[in-house]
Amino acid sequence: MRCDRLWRNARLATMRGPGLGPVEDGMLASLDGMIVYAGRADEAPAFEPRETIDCDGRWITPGLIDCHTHLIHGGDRAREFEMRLDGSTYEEIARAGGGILSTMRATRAASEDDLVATALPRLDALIAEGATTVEVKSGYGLDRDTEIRMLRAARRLGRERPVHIATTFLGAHAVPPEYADDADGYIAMLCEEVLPEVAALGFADAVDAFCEGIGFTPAQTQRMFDAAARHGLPVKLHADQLSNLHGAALAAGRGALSADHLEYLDQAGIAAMAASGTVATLLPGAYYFMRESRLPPIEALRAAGVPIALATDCNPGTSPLTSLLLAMNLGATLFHLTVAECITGVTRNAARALGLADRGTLEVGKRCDLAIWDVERPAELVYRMGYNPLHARIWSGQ
Ligand code: DI6
Ligand code: FE
Repeated sequence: MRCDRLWRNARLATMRGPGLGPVEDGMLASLDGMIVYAGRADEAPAFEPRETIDCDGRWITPGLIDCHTHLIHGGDRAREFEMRLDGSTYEEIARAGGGILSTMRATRAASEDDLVATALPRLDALIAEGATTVEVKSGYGLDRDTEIRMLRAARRLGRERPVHIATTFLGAHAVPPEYADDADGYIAMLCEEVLPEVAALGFADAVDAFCEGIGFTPAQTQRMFDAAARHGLPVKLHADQLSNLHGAALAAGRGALSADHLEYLDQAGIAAMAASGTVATLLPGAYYFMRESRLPPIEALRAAGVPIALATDCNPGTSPLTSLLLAMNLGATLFHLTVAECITGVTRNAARALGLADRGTLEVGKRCDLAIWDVERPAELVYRMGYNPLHARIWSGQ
């Protein structure tokens, strides 16, 4: 049988659930960037590869997927971090003109080239740990031009590096100063002026909003979702992070791909997510960095069979994290996720949170995006802190 590359003498974490779907004595073959075999070596057809790679018993997982990031932004908030260490709260800093609005100012001042140049090191950090698909949101421009510039820069990242970038329009991230007393007017402007242009340019794969006391109301979120539907775009939601506005239930009712954060998620929200198949994307980096104490309802999510994803939420204010390996460690340590749940969360379920059915597992017909690890057990990917055992990364068969 014809193939381009053959990885032999490998152990596979196929992620064809419920657990890791492990295969000892495994073999994997690719053709034209797709997997044409993933399974036991002794059951494989006879291949005639152009190249054979001996994995020396190393573990192969699907390439990692970061399904929630704000990778593109101007500046940083290290100064605000220092202020928090000196006793100021996130809310106080935000009221004094800091917070999301300070990043908005830095982002508005940045050119497209600046945005790409400052995002690339963060993207490279993710790639160095085996990430092959990364979601990137807008949401620090909060005006027409800058939101579009952020998304254009995000698309460019996918041409600068061998990685798939999934883009999300998050115009409804915060109310900009121009609309300080008119959040409804801002939402109307996003729905009537910005989103139609973003959609026409093909710059967004999904639409997100920040449904929160300090963000947007459920009614405003609904209007964003209505506009997304008019343009045929799937939705996701920053929901129930700091309070319970029943955002997850709202999102699930709209068939959202994912509801993210979820510290204040209640049983009705869980039931709605289970019914709609909406992924629960947990962001332990933000929980850790903000020293939150309210845990997302992991046990109830599990019991209801809601798929759980894990992501970095990489952003300058609440989660300056560029490591999916550390996100897994935090997910296990802080959220009590199992090793299999953590790895599923950054592969199969992360793909689902992005609506990407062609990746996230090692099986025939999926993209050949792989991470090959120098580990004896997959648990090592979750167990270590600040150590990167990546041996090789394959994107689209290369
Ligand atoms: N939730 C968060 O934690 C971040 N955005 C959001 O919707 C905060 C982003 C920031 O502080 O810059
Ligand atoms: Fe976020």
